[in-house]
Amino acid sequence: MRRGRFITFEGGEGTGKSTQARRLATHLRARGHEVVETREPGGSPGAEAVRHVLLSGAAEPLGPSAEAMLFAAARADHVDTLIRPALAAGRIVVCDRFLDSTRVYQGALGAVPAALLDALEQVAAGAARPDLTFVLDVPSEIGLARAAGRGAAADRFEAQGADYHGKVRAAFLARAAADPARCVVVDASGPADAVEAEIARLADARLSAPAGAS
Ligand code: T5A
Repeated sequence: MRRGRFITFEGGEGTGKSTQARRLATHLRARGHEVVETREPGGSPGAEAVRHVLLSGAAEPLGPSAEAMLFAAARADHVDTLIRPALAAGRIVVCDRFLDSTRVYQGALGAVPAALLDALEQVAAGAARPDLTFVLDVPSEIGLARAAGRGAAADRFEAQGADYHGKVRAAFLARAAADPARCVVVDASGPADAVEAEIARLADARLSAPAGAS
C-alpha cells in the first residue's frame, strides 16, 4: 500500500513555520492532495493538554530530561491518533515542529543525552519519520521580533536570551547539514510570499519523485 508523505517545518521562534505550513497545505490541496495540518507540541487532544504544561514553564523545574519525556509523551499520542493513521490513508501530513525540535531544544541546548533522546524518539515516533523537512532560517533577533510582534506573552522557550536563540539557530543548521537528503534550509528572512513560492517549488519537486526517493 502506498504510504502518504510526511513534511515537517522546523526552525527557531518566529521564523515563519506556522505561516508557511498553512500556506504549503493550501498549495498542496489546490494541487489535489489530501492534506492534514498539525503541530507540536500538540496536534491531538491528549498532546494539546501536555502542550500547556510545557509552554507555561510548569515543567521547567523538573529539568530538560523530564521535559524531553513530556514532549515524547505528547508526541506518542499525536503519532498514534493522528499522524500514523493519516499516513496509512495516503494523506500528506504537514507538521509545524517534530523530532528535530526535541534534538535542538532538549538535546543541543538542554544537554539531554543522545541515548535518551534516541529511545524516546523510537517509542514516540517509531517509523513515522519525516520524508522532507523545511528548516526555516532567519537571524534569531528577526525571528524574536516577529514572534513578539504577534502580541502574545513569551512562552518558556521564547523568554530565553539572545545567546540561547543564536545557539538554537546554529543547532537547526547543524541538524540540516547532517541529513541533507531529508532537510532543506530555506532563507526565510524575505517576504512571506517569496518564502512560500520557494517552499512550494521544492515540495512539488519532491512530491513528484517516488515515495522513499531522495
Ligand atoms: N519545543 C517544541 C521544544 O522545546 N521541544 C520540542 O520537541 C517541540 C516540539 C513551541 C515551543 O516549544 C519548543 C520550541 C518552541 O519554543 P510554539 O508556540 O509552537 O512553541 O512556538 P513556535 O513554534 O516557535 O512558533 P512561533 O509562532 O513563535 O513561530 P513560527 O511559527 O515560526 O512563526 P509564525 O508563522 O507564527 O510567524 C510569526 C510572526 O511573523 C510573521 C507572522 O505573520 C507572525 O506575525 N511572519 C513574517 N513577517 C515577515 N516576513 C515573513 N516572511 C514572515 N513570516 C511570518
